[in-house]
Amino acid sequence: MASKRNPPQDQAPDRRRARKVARAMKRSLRKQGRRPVNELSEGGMEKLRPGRLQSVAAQLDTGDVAEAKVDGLVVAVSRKGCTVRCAGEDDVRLWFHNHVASAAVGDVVGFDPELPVDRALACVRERRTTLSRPDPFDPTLERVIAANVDVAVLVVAPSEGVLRTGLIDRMLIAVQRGGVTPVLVVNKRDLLGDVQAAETALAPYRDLGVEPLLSAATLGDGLAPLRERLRGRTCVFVGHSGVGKSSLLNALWPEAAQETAAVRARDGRGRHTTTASRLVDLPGDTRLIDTPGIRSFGLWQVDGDALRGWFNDFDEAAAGCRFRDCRHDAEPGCAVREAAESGDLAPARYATYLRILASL
Ligand SMILES: Nc1nc2c(ncn2[C@@H]2O[C@H](COP(=O)(O)OP(=O)(O)OP(=O)(O)O)[C@@H](O)[C@H]2O)c(=O)[nH]1
Ligand SMILES: [Mg+2]
Ligand SMILES: [Zn+2]
Repeated sequence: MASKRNPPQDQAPDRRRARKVARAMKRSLRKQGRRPVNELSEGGMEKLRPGRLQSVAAQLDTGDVAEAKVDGLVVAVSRKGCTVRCAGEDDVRLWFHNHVASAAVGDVVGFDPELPVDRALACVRERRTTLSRPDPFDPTLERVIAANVDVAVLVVAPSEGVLRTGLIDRMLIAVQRGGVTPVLVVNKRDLLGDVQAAETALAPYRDLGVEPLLSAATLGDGLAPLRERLRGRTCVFVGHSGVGKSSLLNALWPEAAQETAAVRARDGRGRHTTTASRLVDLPGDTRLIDTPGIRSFGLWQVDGDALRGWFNDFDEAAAGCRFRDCRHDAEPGCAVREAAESGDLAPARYATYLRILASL
């Protein structure tokens, strides 16, 4: 019997071939200047059936490219392919291959409906906006959460009565960097213990011009203003698991019909109920994208200089820093740090700035 280390002879060439194909796919992607959402790891390739491998390999050898005869909207994405919608037609599942190895929900893709599904994808059309973060497993790769969205709804909720805002600053940067308008929603307002403490935590965002909307999805509370902000737009809902993203979609437009589940009784955390992003197309050009809960949010292509640009609420204080290129960290005579210490500048926001700076 062959051990795991020494695969049987007849499987070994397949594995070598798989690795070769995976490497070639990555090379081809990088040549196109594209960074894959669903890049197949070499391990992932090994798990593919030999038949699929041969079909991928055959395309690599012949290099034929499908023609973009029809455009469609990507409404769902998996590791292997995407679901594409064209007006008045049934959705089609198309596979990624070496020429188009990834797409994000909200993308417009060109394809040839006459070709087999594993070769039909021809291109991903240029994106108007993107919401991206680094891949959690390989930070050198960009993971596009959603493409061509107008609005990103950043959903936060109290956990054991206390509002968790840690994710907001990072998400605000990612959203605005991608050309998307942020809408901040504090859901589960019925569970807010200390309303005054929440107001204090939210004040810096108000000062930045991001007015928080308070809602309680399951009580149908505070939904009308949010509905008006989202109507006629393409909107992506992002936030921790269990904050009520899917519940909000359902409460705003019941026809969105997303699955929801109670948070864990033990620690009040979400159960990662939504497992894949999905676009719901509603009448009147309202498009809602539900996404799985995120644990953390890395920043894509943001360095220290860019970070200071995104914290422009520090600018006034920063004019008083001793050094012009002050990083507002441990430098002597840093007026931003002093402003945070004296409370002129929200200490929580300064703390977040330091945390992000340290993580870059
Ligand atoms: N009390 C209260 N519970 C809510 C509210 N909104 C949602 N919930 C509950 O919170 C739980 C989680 O809601 P979901 O909509 O599944 O949360 P989600 O953000 O989509 O979670 P993931 O799909 O795991 O990312 C469900 O039991 C909801 O009924 C609210 O405003 N108040
Ligand atoms: Mg959900
Ligand atoms: Zn400074």
